[in-house]
Amino acid sequence: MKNNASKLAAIAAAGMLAGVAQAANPLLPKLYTADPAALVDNGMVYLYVGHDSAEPAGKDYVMKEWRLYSSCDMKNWTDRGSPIQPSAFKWAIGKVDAWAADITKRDGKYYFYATVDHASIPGRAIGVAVSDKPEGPFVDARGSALVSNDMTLEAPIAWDDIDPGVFTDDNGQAYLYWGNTVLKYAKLKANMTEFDGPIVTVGMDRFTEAPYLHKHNGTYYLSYSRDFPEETAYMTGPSPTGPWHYRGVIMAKNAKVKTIHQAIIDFNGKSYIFYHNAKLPGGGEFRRSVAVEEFAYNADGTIPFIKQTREGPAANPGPACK
Ligand code: FUB
Repeated sequence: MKNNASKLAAIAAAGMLAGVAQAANPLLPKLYTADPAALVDNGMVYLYVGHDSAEPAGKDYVMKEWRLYSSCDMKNWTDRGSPIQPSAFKWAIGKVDAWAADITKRDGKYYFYATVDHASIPGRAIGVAVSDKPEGPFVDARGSALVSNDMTLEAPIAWDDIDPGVFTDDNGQAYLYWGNTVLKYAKLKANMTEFDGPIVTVGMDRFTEAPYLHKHNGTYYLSYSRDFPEETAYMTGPSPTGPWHYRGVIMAKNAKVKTIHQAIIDFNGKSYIFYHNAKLPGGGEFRRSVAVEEFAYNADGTIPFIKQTREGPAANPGPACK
């Protein structure tokens, strides 16, 4: 106990010297941030966010880059700069459209799936970038969109191909989930840059966006934003493709912003949900702030309703803090 306390004091002191944020919620007090994506790798948590940079009276998203933070204890977050900007995708418009992204690791490489605006096929699209390190830099892995608006015809809107949620199962098979209004998924080939089979539509009520697949104790959890303004809901299933059983709402709607966008991880024996609200001073619809809460699964594997807190999680120093 004493050892842990002195380790934490040392981490905090080192953090102050290195400009590390000692975070309560919102987690990243210097920037407006949104759409968290999280990766646990080699004892570290890597948190990728979109950088909201709209003016106070802005009427739309202005997102020029994704940014990366890392932590070995869920409390002290190191700013790792911007690992990728939309301009990495030459086929995209690439100016202010660093919308939601997600990341996975396969065979020693890191794959970053990101929503951008397509330059020649009207509408949002999903690209994939790759790096040898979680901190990037990431480069376009295909040179073209993995998903463009002309590939999916169920929703008559230009923004239905957004919010990639990538999941790699223990056997190495990866899946990409995405969508707005209509939830879609496809299997990924081992190269992670092409689909292995058709795009499948998952028929469900009140799906808005932000599908996120994770696995805990052998159960697959598909969480997502429901309704608009959004709340976070989830389903469980026996496989990455269902069949899905609706389980309920785990986080309530935000007060000052209609979106909420979650990511869920296990780290160092505990479970966490990242999300965004608009609680930084000056925050709002297009000036959001990422936050995180610790939670514990119920004995039957369900996720409890999780309240947003000001304090955030207690420090949980993992082996990489040593
Ligand atoms: O950040 C732009 C969009 O807002 C995301 O793609 C959605 O999930 C919502 O958070």
